[in-house]
Amino acid sequence: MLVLYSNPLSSPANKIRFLLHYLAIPYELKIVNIAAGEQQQSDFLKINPYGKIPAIDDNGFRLAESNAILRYLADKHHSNLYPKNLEERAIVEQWLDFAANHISTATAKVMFNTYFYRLKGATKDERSLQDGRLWLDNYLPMLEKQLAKQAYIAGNNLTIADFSLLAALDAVELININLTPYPYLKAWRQNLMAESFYQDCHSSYAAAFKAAVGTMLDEATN
Ligand SMILES: N[C@@H](CCC(=O)N[C@@H](CS)C(=O)NCC(=O)O)C(=O)O
Repeated sequence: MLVLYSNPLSSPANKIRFLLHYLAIPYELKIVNIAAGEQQQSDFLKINPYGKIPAIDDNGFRLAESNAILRYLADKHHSNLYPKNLEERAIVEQWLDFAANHISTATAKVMFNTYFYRLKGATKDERSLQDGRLWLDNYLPMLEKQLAKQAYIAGNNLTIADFSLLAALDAVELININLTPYPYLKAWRQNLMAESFYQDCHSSYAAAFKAAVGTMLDEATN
């Protein structure tokens, strides 16, 4: 059976869970305790030598990088979430890259410098925090423009780019990003979050985050 190495607080890992549930692919979930450094232990480094989750072991075939895993699983299961047509597929690639390079990177900068730096005993980087917020101010309007003219980010059909973007935006409540100025983006997100593939993973990222690290953050702050 497919094994997914994951953690409830990892958005790149959660996007794989969204896809697995959407496609009803059976899998075994192995939680990697990042706070305890399990991703750097020899057992996990055999799965992903550079020590990051998500990673999969599909009956001996091992793969890391969340977008590569999305493509592999969608293709393997002959899903139209990853179109075969060259141009349609290229548009999906475009929005996968956009979500990774402009949205996920930005939310990660803000999340790290709002919460995770305290848990890691690191120093808050104000410049990185402001960069992350500025990127979101710049790039969320582009998502809004797309979703004002079509139902999904890469066209009128759901694709793996939507799963990637949904995960990239999962922490918006925690970092106080107000989506009210982006009504189409907000509605797209709310609709997908109401679907069972999402609810199977968590009711919301904010709830999962608070359940997992709420008290640790209080302790780190005091
Ligand atoms: N580009 C990678 C990012 C993976 C990543 O940064 N994973 C984080 C968790 S969200 C991780 O494993 N961090 C552990 C560490 O850096 O030690 C992907 O999309 O899969």
